[in-house]
Formats: sequence, structure tokens, C-alpha cells
Amino acid sequence: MNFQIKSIEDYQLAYKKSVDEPEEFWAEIASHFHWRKKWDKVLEWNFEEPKIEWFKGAKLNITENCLDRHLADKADQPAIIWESNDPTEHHRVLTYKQLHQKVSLFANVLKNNGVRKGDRVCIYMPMVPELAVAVLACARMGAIHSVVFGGFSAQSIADRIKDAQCEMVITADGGFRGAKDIPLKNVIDDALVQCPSVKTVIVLTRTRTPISMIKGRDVWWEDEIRKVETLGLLECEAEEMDAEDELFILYTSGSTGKPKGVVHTCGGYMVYAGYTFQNVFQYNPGDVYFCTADIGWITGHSYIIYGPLAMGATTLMFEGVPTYPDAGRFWDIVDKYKVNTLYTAPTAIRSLMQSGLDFVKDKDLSSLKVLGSVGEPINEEAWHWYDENIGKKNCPIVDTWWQTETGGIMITPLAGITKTKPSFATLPLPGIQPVLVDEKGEEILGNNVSGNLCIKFPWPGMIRTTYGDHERCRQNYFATYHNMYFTGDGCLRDEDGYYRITGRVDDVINVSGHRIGTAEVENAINMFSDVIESAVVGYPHEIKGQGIYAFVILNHPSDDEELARKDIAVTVSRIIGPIARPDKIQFVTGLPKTRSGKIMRRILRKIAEGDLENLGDISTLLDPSVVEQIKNEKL
Ligand code: 6R9
Repeated sequence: MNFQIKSIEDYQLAYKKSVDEPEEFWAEIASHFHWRKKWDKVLEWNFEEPKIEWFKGAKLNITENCLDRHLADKADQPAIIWESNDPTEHHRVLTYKQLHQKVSLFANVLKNNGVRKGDRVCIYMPMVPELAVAVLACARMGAIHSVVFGGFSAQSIADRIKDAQCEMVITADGGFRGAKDIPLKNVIDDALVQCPSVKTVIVLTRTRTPISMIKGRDVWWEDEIRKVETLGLLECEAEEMDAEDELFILYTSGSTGKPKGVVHTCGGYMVYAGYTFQNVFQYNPGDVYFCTADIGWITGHSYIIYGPLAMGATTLMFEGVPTYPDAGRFWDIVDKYKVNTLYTAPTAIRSLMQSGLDFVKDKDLSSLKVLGSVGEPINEEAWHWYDENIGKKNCPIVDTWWQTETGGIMITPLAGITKTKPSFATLPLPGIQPVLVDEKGEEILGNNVSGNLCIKFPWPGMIRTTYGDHERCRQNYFATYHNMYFTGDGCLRDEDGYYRITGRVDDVINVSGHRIGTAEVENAINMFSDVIESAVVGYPHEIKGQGIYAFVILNHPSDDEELARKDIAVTVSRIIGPIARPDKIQFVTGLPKTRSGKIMRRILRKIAEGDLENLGDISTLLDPSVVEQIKNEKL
């Protein structure tokens, strides 16, 4: 690829060009992709509405870029290598040719089941190659996919299906994750009680656990494939999409109650995912690239599927978890497939670090060239452990900062090019103009400063809207600071101009790299019959990065507090999913509130962090005495 940055000088030149002449800069990069018709205008934007349009008037299909265009020279190269949860189950390889065939067939299955361009399809599947096939098949025939992570509850899925008015669900009978079988179809059945918009459910066979199959609604993946094969529908011409047609919706948590459907569109997202993948990881043809994320999150969308495939890479997909059957599983996989790039999350690194070096010592990790980190701030200890024991001090670590809303990586070192510094995401990619702002919204200039992180110019991968509610998108991201996209993160810029992300400044907790809104957890806790009120904050957690700490007022304080805690945890699991279960629940008789009735989370956060001496001014509280009680009974 000739947009590959090869040196720090290249980077500086590209960066300068991207700021001075952004349209020319991105047009050049976009010209390396396949378009049915080129754009009339590279960029049209204002952050007021917001309106963001990239490559306006262009026509394309992202799957022609991810599949068809590689058939000439990479037909027999592995596109996806799949490793099962069970180390004794045979792995699978799909070459570009095979993946192209499978995606075409399944796109025909979708059409045969009444899905049309623009329809929304919910995907709730285990990490098997068919998940990637389902995603790409939607993109090929113009349906908008909404992938929901397997750890969400029936209620969460129902909320997402209703919000997007999905017509179809693609799922599996079940999924394997570590020692557990996840009853995916059962969860879907529970969700669909509330979702009249869903006409069809396609069910893949994976665990073959007994499930219900409802006549007229549920069909088996395998039967549907046979049907289109019998009809001879093997090829599927890719649908011609406008650059700004919606490609997918992905729900994520913010500071307000319910999750938002972040919308990405075809053209800009493709260019950004491909460009960033190639440059950040410095991918070389033939390399084996392993991203350990789940496709249910943005990292899986951009850096397991779209980015790597757009660049003709070999992407390794793993069904299981890092600790099954033991804490050496990642290293076994690196050894087995001679992985060159490993992209994982700090929470996984910390958990494997705790398991000790016995699980690393006999593994051949010499194939590794580049290591990546994503999802949350990486602490120095984890960074050094990763560097020394996995990279053997020979692999650059790219600490990549970005978000669901940004579509792709934003601030990061370029592997082997940018000098790294533990716990710093270092420098913005070309095209990205970060600014730090103070409370008043004034830009903070110079180095050795910190503030709230905003971006002041559009980039092709950025969020276009929140599904069905554009005003919400404006409110959330473009209203806090004038003419800027607000990330919700705090950040410092050091003396070298390097950026270090310090964590969320809004009411979002980052638990094991998963974004969870405190308001969402509070709503779920408040649904428990005996709860009067609750307040949820994050606190530092050794493995998860942040844990969930809930302060709860019960109507009838229970004799058996342990049981009450478990009941509340089960309630939260039911309402949101196991990923949102509070780590600590403290029963209190009152919450610190201002005279206007606002909960003072700042105080609760300090208490949860164990910083009892620095609670600040509590004299403005309605009843300062509650603070004493909460402090004394802290867990
Ligand atoms: C890609 C992804 C986004 C939030 C983001 C920030 C945190 C992600 C980070 C990081 C420090 C990094 N975050 N990467 N913090 N250093 N390298 O994770 O998207 O799930 O939307 O989360 O994660 O707080 O705002 P998403």
C-alpha cells in the first residue's frame, strides 16, 4: 500500500498535510480503495447540527474492498484463521476465495428471507467464522447490522432490537466460552417476547443444546444455505451503496440512562479502518494478525473484520477466553500460528500477569513483531510485563486510544516508528486534531497541561448520528464544547507533546475495557423491589481497571445482607447482563445530596476509592452526617 508511513519523517509530513489540506490528504488515501463511482466532494461538515459527510456522491460496497478485490492475487491466502474455544477441536481456515463464497451465499440467504437494503439485522452470535460471514453478508446486500455482545441480557437485546426496529435476528443455539455454554437462542427467545418487529430468526448450529424453534419465525442457518444452493444462488452481486449509507449500528453506554446506537457509514468508515490498521500495526503481507477482542465491540468490527480484510490481511479469530483451559492459552495460539501481531486489552494482560510466568515460559513467542493495547489506560506495571515477557523487549507496543464513536484508532504510536513511552498513547494519527479544553471550553495550549480531550476537525471514521435520535448525538458529543467533538475522556499532554489518556470524566465506568454507564446500573438496581434509591461509581480494581461500587438504600434493611446483595446482583444481570454486576454493594440509609437534591458523586467516588481524607467541602450537603455513616461502613 503506498499510503504506508515508513518513518517518523513520513509521519510528520503526512500529519502536516492532513492539517493543511485535509481534503487532498484523505482523497489520496481513499484513491487506494475500490469505488464503483468516485466522490463529488471529499468533505462537507459542521459540528453544529452535526452534519458530517465524507466522499459525498461516491458509490461502493465495503465487501468488494474486503473480498472481491483480493481475489486476483490472494484468493488462496487465509483471510480468517479460527481457533476454537476447545483446544482439541480442529481449527478452521477460510481463504479469501472461500470467505467470498460464504459471504455471497449467506447474503442470498438474507435476501431469500426477505431482508432488503436498509433493513436492520441484529446479530447475537458466538465468536465463530459464521459471525464474520453474517456481518459481511449484511454489508454485501446493504442491510445494516447491529451486533450485540454475547454477555448482554435478554432485556438489553430487546432494548437494542426495538430501538433499531430490527427485522431479523441471526444467532446460534449456543456458544462456548471457557468452561461455560452460553444459551444464546434461549436469551433471544426471551428478548423476542417484546419485539414484534422481528420476523425471522436464523439459528446457526454450534453447541447443539436443545432449543425451541418456533414455526414461521425460526429457521436453521444450515437449511437456509442448502436452499439457496439448490436454487443455484451461489453468487451475490454486491449492492451499490452510497458513501454515506449506513453500514452498521453499535450500541454503547454514555452518561445518560440508555445505550446509544452509534451509526457508522460505508465510505468513510472503510477508508479509516483500512488506513489505521495498515499504519498503526505496520502490517506486512503474509503476517498473521491476532486481535483478541470480541466482534460484539467496536474493536472487533474495525480490527478483526473490516480493517484487516480491507487490507488483505490474515486475521485470527479466537472463540474462547485467555484463561481457558489455562492462563497460557494466548501464548499457545501465538506459538501454534506463529502470530506476528497481538492486539489485546490491559485487563487481559493484568489477569495473565497475575497467573505468573509458568504459563509463558515454554511457549515460543519469537514470531511476535508488534504488540497492541486497547480499551482502557494501561498501567505501567502491565506495560512493562507485556514488553518484557511477551515482547521480549523486542516488539513495539502500540497503546491505541479510540472509541466506538471514532470508528478507528485516533491517538497511538505507529509500530516501530513512534518512540513509545509506557502508559502514553503518544501522538495523534494523521488527520486527527486533538485539543485539550478547560471547564469553560477554552483550548489549553502548550505542553505539560491537562484537560478534557476534544477533537476539532472531522475524520472519515467518525460517528454520523445516534440511531433514530440525531439530537441525542448533538447533545452528547457536540454540545458540551463549541465546534468540537467531546470524547468524554480526560487527558494530559506532556513536555514532548505526547498524550496520556487518564480516564473518563463523565459518568461512564470502564470495567475490563467495557463501557458501562452508572445511570444504567442504577436504573437496573432500582428495579429491585426493595430498593428506594442507589448511586453507582467506579473504583480502582486490580484486574478490571475499574470495578462497580453501588451504594444502595433499601426500604426494609435485610437481616441477611449477603442474600440481598446477591439478589441485587442477579437483578442487574437480568436487566443489563453479567458484565454490569456490581463488585461491591454497600447498604446505606442516605446518600450525600445537595440542597437541590443532586447526588454528590464526587464524594461517593472518593469514598469508593478509599480516599477518605480528601472529601472536599461537604458543608453544602443537605445532611452532612450521612457521609460519616457511609465512610464508617465502607466495604
Ligand atoms: C476502542 C474502545 C472507549 C473508551 C475511551 C477511553 C477508553 C480506550 C484506551 C482508553 C486509555 C487507551 N480507552 N482505549 N483509555 N488508553 N488506549 O475501547 O472503544 O468501548 O467505545 O471505549 O475506552 O475511556 O473513551 P469503547
